[in-house]
Amino acid sequence: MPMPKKPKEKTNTDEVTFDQFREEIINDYRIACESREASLLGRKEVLTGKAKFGIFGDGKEIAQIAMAKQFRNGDFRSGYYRDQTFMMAAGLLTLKEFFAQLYSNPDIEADPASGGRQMNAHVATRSLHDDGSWKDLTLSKNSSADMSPTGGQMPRLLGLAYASKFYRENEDLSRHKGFSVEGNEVAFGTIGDASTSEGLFFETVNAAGVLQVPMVLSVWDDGHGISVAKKYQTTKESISEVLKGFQRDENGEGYEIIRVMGWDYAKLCETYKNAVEIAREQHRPILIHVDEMTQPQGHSTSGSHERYKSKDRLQWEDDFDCIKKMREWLLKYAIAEKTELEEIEETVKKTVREEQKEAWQDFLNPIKQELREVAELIREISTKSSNSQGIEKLLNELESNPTPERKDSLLTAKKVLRLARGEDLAESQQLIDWIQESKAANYNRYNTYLYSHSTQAANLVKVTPPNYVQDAQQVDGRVVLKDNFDAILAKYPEALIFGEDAGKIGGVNQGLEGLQDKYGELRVFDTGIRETTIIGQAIGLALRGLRPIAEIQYLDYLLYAIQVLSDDLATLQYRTKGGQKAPVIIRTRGHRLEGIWHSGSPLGMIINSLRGIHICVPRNMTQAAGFYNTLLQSDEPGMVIESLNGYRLKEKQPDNLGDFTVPLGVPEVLREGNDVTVVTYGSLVRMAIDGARQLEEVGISVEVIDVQTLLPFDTGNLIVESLKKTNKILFLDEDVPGGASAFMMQKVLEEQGGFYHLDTEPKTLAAQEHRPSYGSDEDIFDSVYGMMHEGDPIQYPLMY
Ligand SMILES: Cc1ncc(C[n+]2csc(CCOP(=O)(O)OP(=O)(O)O)c2C)c(N)n1
Repeated sequence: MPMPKKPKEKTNTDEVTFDQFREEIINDYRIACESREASLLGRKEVLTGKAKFGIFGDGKEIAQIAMAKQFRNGDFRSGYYRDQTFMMAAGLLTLKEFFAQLYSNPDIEADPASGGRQMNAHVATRSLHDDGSWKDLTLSKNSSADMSPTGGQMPRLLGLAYASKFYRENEDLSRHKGFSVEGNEVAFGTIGDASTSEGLFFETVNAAGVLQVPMVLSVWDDGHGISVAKKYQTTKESISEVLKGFQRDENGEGYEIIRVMGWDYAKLCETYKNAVEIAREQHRPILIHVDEMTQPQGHSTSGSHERYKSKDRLQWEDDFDCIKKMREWLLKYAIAEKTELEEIEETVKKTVREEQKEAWQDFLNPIKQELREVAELIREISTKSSNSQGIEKLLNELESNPTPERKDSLLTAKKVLRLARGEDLAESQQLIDWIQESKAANYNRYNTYLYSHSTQAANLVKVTPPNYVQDAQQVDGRVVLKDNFDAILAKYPEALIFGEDAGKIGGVNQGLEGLQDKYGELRVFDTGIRETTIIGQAIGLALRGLRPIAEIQYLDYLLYAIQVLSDDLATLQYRTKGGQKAPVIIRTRGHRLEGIWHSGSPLGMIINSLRGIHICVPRNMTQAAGFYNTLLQSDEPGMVIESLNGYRLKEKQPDNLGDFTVPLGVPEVLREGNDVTVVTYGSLVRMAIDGARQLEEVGISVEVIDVQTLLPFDTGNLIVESLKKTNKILFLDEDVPGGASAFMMQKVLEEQGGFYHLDTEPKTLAAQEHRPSYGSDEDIFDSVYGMMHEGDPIQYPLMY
């Protein structure tokens, strides 16, 4: 490991002196020691039962410090659970916050990353003010929120980097302040060596190479993925070796790929400096393979690494521990004296211990305070109750617990009320009130922010109906959409639309025809066939203030992106407790075409995996356009599933394109009736209306309701009102049996209390278990008729 170059003679006032240079290095050493000490102590805290699980960044400290030196305001990180040292070195994580998250402190002041909602070491910065509005992200160093699925951080990294390109090259955005300074921001990615086996890694690496974005991706290579060695993970056991074909050539396209050792402080500092400079200035992707890293305490608190590492490997890890190596280097080049380093090491131990203790007290004190309150109430009940012995016993157990949890107080309170049941004690009411208050407080602590709390929440968007001039033209549905997208692109310079075939030909159904010519390749563009990173790209862009509309060509291929949608996008606001948002709009199309893969309607899968994203299922293109307009006015993610067979059907052209909105969670009664309520959505709305017409011919009056959005679902309980009138209900869709139709049924019968208004068994009519539905309006006729027969077999006899 070479000596760092000593700065030349001072030539101007900006240049650092050797003393300052030395001070910086010593400070780096101190940060490394602090982080290591936090890892060691963190593990102990888990093993002694104060925290449930721990995963730490020991063995990765030095490279992360080198990386942090190049991390500037406006930059973004997308990484994983090993990056505590980077965060500490970048000034984004204090020791106290580190421990607060380990203990799951629900207070965002204590754990700003997640308010105790994430496992430890899942870091994030807060991009939003308390009211949900954006902060100026150019004034801070930023980290997108980690998550646990390995490699899951990769797709969004692409978008974080692509945003810089968009901002640099798009002059129309000069008014859109607070996110970028001429696209000078770099997106820093980190991933473990074993996680590079994931498809998400390769898809992202390829896409970033195609797009030439300012991304510096570091692979932390410690030779293992938990217990599985590199030879089972990576061809040639080296990610930099296998990716050589991506290396930049004389045309300048491709990647800069660099391999450097995780224990070589000086080389790491130099590598990151050069790499980040290239990325920032030239907008090139860089891959830094940081090899020969270690994991002194093994993967996590779940087990010990002696089970799978050989003696030789363990010895090597000891010898090549990066902090030990840095220490040797400091002494070898006389940058520091041994005593000075010993003093730092001693002080660090004390500092970390003190911060840990404070974090523990901060976590425990409110819990103890609640415990004291409830104990007081219980004592009063005990004095009056005939069961005071049992109550005293519970109280003693509660008060003698040295590490009480919130649920202990709550459970004890409930058990006490059980013991005092039947006794008419005024004191019991106080305890009941306490339980209710505690539940409400816990809801705020643990359950909020699945959806936006801001003034831009989708449910607050003003309803503006479509406006039609007299003799409004009848046009193909796709024309309504296209003209609405045109209006959107004109209205929102920060909006962009992309996907497979979305650019040059304007989409497989021409919903974007001519828009690339009009708005340019930056705003409307083609992507590779890469659904996962199309969504990831959108998430990264949205995290940086842009308004991406990301196309998944057919609903059936959403499966490729469901992981990133479910794990990353849907959980984002919740897992940061309102600290970040990514208002991505997903545009896709499905239902009822032909074949196994173009007739899909897997809405049960979608709504069950994507709580946190609004799911709009419009019956026609005007409704679809209205949903896009609504979502653009809101700050929440949403998906619009257009009906594949609706593009060529005629619709009236509204004249307030880009402005009219369709409210979310508000069903529409499309046909009034008195006998049976049919609840459906999407393409089946037309079929339900056809079925209703045929039923009218045999004297059955059907009310057809289009739910319009599945998430949120009928927030005003409108459907139960219809049921009160008809007392019979059929839920109709093209998902598998027990899918979204069962969801709708549960909502109406259980949540809306529809059960009490039934006079006939409620029914669902869905597709077959295989994918294409093959259903028709006859099925609807038969189902509804069958329900009427059940109620009155004489008037409605069976016909076949
Ligand atoms: C998709 C997924 N599969 C499996 C896991 C369980 N898991 C957690 S960490 C890990 C190993 C990751 O190894 P590596 O990428 O080398 O990172 P390291 O932990 O060594 O830093 C595994 C298999 C997971 N979190 N996500």
